[in-house]
Amino acid sequence: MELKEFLKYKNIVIQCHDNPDADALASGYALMWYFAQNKKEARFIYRGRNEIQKSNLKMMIKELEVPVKYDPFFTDEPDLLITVDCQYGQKNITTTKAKRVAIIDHHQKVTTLPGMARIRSDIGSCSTLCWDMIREAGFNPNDNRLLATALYYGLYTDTNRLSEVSHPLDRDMMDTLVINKGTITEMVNSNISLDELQITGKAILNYEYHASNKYLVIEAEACDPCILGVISDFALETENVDVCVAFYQSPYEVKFSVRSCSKEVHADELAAFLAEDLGGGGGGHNLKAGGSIQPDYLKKPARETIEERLVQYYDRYLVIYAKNTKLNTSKMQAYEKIAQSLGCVKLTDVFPLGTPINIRTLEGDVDTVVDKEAYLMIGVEGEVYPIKENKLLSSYQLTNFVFTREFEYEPRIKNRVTGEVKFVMPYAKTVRTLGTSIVFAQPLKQPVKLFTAWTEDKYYSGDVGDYLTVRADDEHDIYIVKGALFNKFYKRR
Ligand SMILES: [Mn+2]
Repeated sequence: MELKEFLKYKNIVIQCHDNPDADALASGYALMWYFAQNKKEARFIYRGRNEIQKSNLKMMIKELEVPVKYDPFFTDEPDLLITVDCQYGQKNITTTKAKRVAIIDHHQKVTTLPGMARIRSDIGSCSTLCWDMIREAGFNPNDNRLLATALYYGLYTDTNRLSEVSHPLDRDMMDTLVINKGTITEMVNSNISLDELQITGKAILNYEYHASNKYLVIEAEACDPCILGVISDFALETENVDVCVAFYQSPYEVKFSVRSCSKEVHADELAAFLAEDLGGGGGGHNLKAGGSIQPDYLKKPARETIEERLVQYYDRYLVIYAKNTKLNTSKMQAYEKIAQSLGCVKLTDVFPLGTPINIRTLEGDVDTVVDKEAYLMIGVEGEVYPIKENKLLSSYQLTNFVFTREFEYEPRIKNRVTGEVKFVMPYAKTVRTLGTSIVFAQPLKQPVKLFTAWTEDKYYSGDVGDYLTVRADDEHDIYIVKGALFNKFYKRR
């Protein structure tokens, strides 16, 4: 679904969820601006029992000129109703009758959707999604600085002051928007009401500490989700606390924030585990993450579910440090690697020697400097990672054939001096695996966290059915191959 499909409708209403937050307001604002650029009239409303009270949101509406109207008794039946930052028919948005419905959202898809929809639940804010759709339609949100500032603030508040951002599209928007910094600072500094300050204090008094695995669970009253970030950031500074989960339960959702300073616990992985099969989701990175759960999916209070899942989480993994582990290969099956074609990019083909660059992929950002030996590999799964020439030539043969592949987010490189961005794929050539290497492997019977010999502060997770694999010629070169891919890469000897 694209924005231009909306232009054929006459009477258009945009509605965000009841009790709007900054992301909902910015998203509706973005669509209003898009329609104005196309000389179309539209209305932007929110409904529900409460008119906006929070001072940062009032400030946002006034200073950034958000054209939103509180319209609790709306009775018109528009030709097109677009719901933003929520899904039509859900509990958190008062139902408005309409001839046609469209949904733009970044939450987990909860129902069979009525009509058109664009839902990207991997993205940090609905503002990012609207920003992307507007650019796709050929407009530049930076043409309106107030809108750009609103979009930035939408992402900022939905990702706990940007700390839980993980998707490259969110980063692209952060880097690109030209904003009024002063307005952001003002809004950030009137974010919490005195009542919420009290909620923060009360929540911290009621912590639950688990000494065996050094984690804290803190329940707060329903509040602005940013409070959860404040609580968990603060609580993690406590000695002997390695992981903290702060949450609240409201009738509409359970929200939680996860913080970890333990290298054995990636916050985003734990967040995803807490929300698994509970109608929500999690996002973030190793140190900070957040997520939500749909209360309808819970069979008991959120507190019990979260406590139980934490126990399960700590019980489920076997941790392997490849550097000082020798696997018993006599019990493992020997396999031979099947020849593969992969992609590679010589960085000096993209930017001149010595250029400081930022490489952005779905897996994250890497900052480096272009040197003579630097290449990028593009793996079978589309994963992109830097590799040095000698390592590349020891396992692969270079060819002059172009390499093509489709990506959810196409990897790109930014020149950190000039800001120029280039896509990687036009420079990609095919490489082929050289010779055969022998490995030993066995399917995992228990989930594993593996610290490879090269990654000491980051682990790879393997699930039941994935293969624990070790090279025959290097007993510490242990890695995990996804179960579904193993037979593509290896054959029995
Ligand atoms: Mn949102």
